[in-house]
Amino acid sequence: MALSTGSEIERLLERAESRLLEMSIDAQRAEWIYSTYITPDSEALSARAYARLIATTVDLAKETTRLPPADASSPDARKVKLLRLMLTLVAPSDAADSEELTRLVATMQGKYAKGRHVPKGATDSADLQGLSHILLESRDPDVLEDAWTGWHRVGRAMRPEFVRYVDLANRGARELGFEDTGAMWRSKYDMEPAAFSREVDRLWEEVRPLYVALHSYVRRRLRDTFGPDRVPESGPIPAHLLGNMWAQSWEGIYPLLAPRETRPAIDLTKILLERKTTPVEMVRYAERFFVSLGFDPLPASFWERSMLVRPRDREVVCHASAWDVDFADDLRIKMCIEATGEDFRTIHHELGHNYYQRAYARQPFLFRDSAHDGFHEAVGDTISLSVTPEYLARIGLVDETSPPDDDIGLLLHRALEKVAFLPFGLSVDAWRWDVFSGAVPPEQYNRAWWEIRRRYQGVAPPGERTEGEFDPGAKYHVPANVPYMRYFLAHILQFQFHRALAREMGATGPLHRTSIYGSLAAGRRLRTMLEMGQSEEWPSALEAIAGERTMSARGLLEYFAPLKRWLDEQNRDAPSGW
Ligand code: X8Z
Ligand code: ZN
Repeated sequence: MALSTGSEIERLLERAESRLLEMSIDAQRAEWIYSTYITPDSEALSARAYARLIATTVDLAKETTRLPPADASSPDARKVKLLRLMLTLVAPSDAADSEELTRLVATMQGKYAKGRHVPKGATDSADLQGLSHILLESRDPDVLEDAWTGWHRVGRAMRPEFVRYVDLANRGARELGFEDTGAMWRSKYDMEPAAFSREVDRLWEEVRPLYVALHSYVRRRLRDTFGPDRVPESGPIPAHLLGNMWAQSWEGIYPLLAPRETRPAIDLTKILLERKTTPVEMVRYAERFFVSLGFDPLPASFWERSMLVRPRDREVVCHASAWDVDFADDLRIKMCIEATGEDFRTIHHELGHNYYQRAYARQPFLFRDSAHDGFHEAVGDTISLSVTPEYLARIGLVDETSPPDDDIGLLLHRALEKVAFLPFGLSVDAWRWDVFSGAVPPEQYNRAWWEIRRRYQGVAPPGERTEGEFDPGAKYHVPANVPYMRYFLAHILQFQFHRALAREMGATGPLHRTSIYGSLAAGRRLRTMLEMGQSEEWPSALEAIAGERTMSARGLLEYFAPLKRWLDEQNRDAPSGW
């Protein structure tokens, strides 16, 4: 028999790509209906479509191992590798097991979406958005604690499902040759899983001093507001006082922290509310930004098919997401938009996904994804970094801009969004990797969660938490099986991208005052990277946009350098760390 069977692999890949395209479209359509109309029927149909897609992918991946390998440096060899890595959830080959697993994820997601709590002093129950408003606006620590605890109860009911899900998902990952699901997730970065963990540690070490400085400043200011009984002098910060359900970004409490002697950051929420900006108008702003970089406007179907507001009469998954349902141009977002600065940024984040999807749609199916998942999460955020005072003036949202001589307020606001996020971005999967590997058994899930949150973020829950609770379940990505390290990477990468694009357009001012709005040169550079999809290893994509092949926090550190100096000054006599 002839040895040269490269064409066998070629034929298999051709079959795989057309079959998987078709099945992925089916699965996405079913999931779209489920997430925008949660019923037992839509849950069953979506779980089944997804189970079928998983089974077919696994079969095809196994089939490739029975054929002689393609030339290691060829696109086909890369496709074979990606076929084995493309799923974030693998089920055991038994059909009943695989449908049970996808049902478990759909059920957990549904429980999360339906979470409600009657806040202290209220008569009606509130959903996550309502409870988040309380965390943002109330200054009464008891009311804050009640909203926090009330929402976290949502995790409790999904603990049994989660335990079973971990078991089934691990069995599936092992059938594909991975040690467990966490190891499978860590294998998606064109390097050994252990090397990837080291890479994450390296990046965290680069930014940790900045985080610790911010933490120490915020702790002291919160102590002034809530008193020494509520906020320790040198221990972890109570998580319910940081203005966000997961203490993942802290810009919500900016008004409590802003130094009086510096000029305050622009209050975008106030501007949007005053102007009665509608959700559609908010999305139009973000679309026009991409158009200014040379990208096409969104297709008409985007406006017809997207879900931009929470429907009144049915349960939906409100957590924002971006879709390309037919892997060509059926772009959509699903969001429950409110007129806030946070949602304004999230819309840019989601359109970043859509413009990436559209840019790589001409690649073969197996290359239609981002260079690595952190790239996907970084694109829209990169654009958001260009929402500067000058940009807001150019599009008419503010009347005039201030000179860049006193930007501590602006930088502090940004740091509360971006720097505060970094250790949270690490914590979620630091915990899940240990859960999947078995290092943390089910009877220690909650304790381990808070140990990790304390270690990286320096935050603590209000009051004692027991194993009767399941607090990780109160964060969307846990019940929904979405890997989270991508967001940590994206928070580093977006500054690396921003810095590179700023240079490409020849900007020389400080990074936090630089907007790439209207720059076709920056747009071209961005597009070159986007169009590559995952056809090449991610360092090549990074090189295309940033001219370097290593992820680096230099952009982030340069961006915040003036703030770091200011924080160090403020913290001179204050305790640091926890
Ligand atoms: O989940 C998201 C996006 C959708 S990919 C809205 N983000 C993370 C989160 O909300 O926890 C964006 C920032 C981090
Ligand atoms: Zn995203």
